[in-house]
Amino acid sequence: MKRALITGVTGQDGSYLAEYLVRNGYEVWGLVRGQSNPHRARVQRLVEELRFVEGDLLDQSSLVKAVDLVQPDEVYNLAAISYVPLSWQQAELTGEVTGLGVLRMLEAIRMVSGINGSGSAPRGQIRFYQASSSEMFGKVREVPQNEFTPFYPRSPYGAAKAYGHFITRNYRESYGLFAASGILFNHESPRRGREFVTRKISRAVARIRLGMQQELRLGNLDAVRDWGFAGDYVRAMHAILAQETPVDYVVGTGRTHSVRDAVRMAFAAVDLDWERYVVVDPALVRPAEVDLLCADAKNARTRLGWEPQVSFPELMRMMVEADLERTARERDASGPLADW
Ligand code: NAP
Ligand code: G4F
Repeated sequence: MKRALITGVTGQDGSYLAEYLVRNGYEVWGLVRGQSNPHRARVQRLVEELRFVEGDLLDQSSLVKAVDLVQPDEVYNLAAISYVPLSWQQAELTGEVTGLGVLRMLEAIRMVSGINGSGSAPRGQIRFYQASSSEMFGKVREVPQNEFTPFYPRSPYGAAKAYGHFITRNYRESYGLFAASGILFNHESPRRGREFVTRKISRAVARIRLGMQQELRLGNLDAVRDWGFAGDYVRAMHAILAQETPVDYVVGTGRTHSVRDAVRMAFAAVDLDWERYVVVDPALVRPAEVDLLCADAKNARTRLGWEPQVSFPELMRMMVEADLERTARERDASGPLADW
């Protein structure tokens, strides 16, 4: 039985990845912060199968202890400050967690694996996946973006992810670690945090439909993203670590939609005219925007055999339906349910 350690297991992707690995016969450990992390709702359904170990990407020794205790075959580093606007508010912390946190995980693996020298060191047994991001492409240099497209990050988050990406490559080349990154484009689900635009939209649409909210305030409606379903993307993470050699992959659908398209689809799903409810709020426009992201995921398709299964219109409908159901339950219970 293979053993996996997932950092960020309480997040959107961590919960889907944990389910996927459990279904595939893995023993799965999740790294959690704090004595009683309040965010375990997403992995509640796995509580029997999952094991938890405490640790924090800010605390090197906690990561060494966690890797030493779990002795994993595979480490998936999904933990990060992942909300782009927060990265301007807490730029230094974002650098520490999203950037240097990757170095700390790699160091933990190097130390526990007993790899000390450089260059000629023996190949490490622990395989490491880094959650790189299409935000690194930022002000894009070409369309669509592939594994060789230069980075031009537009936020402290994007800059921190670029550091994480390069330090992962550096540990692969310096120490022979099996360390690889997935450069994943935006992926969403009913478990997406409420602050991200698709979930903000689906939740607002449900609340407006049920008479619990009057308007939806948004920033830039013209931004274009390559959005997919998170459940599809965790399959790619696993496939990246299942290859014979560690290689970085771009993962995305190759199809694009604007925020305006997302709004239109979500309101149409409940037969409402979006223009009556959406208010553009300049305060929500970012200091520097990423205008357009579109993946060229040819390598993922041909070498990993990865294909997305859920289209963006299906995804928006899935999210609106989930929020309708959840919001109705909240209304009937006269209070919020444990959410994310
Ligand atoms: P998410 O829902 O925001 O989850 C982030 C996770 O990081 C949470 O489990 C959080 O734990 C954990 N975390 C934050 N700070 C930590 C720290 N100091 N030490 C340990 N854990 C910490 O993110 P996601 O959408 O699942 O994304 C997963 C990863 O993929 C992230 O690295 C993200 O940047 C990257 N990514 C995401 C997308 C996307 O579209 N979703 C695209 C490309 C890349 P708590 O519960 O303790 O807060
Ligand atoms: O949903 P978002 O906040 O996602 P963003 O910034 O693209 O980042 C997500 O995807 C990255 C991969 O490319 C991940 F690495 C990252 O961790 C995260 O998961 O915003 C999407 C777009 C932006 O252009 C934003 O300006 O939607 C636009 N937008 C317009 N109004 C809004 C809003 N975004 C948010 N969150 N809230 C708004 O009211």
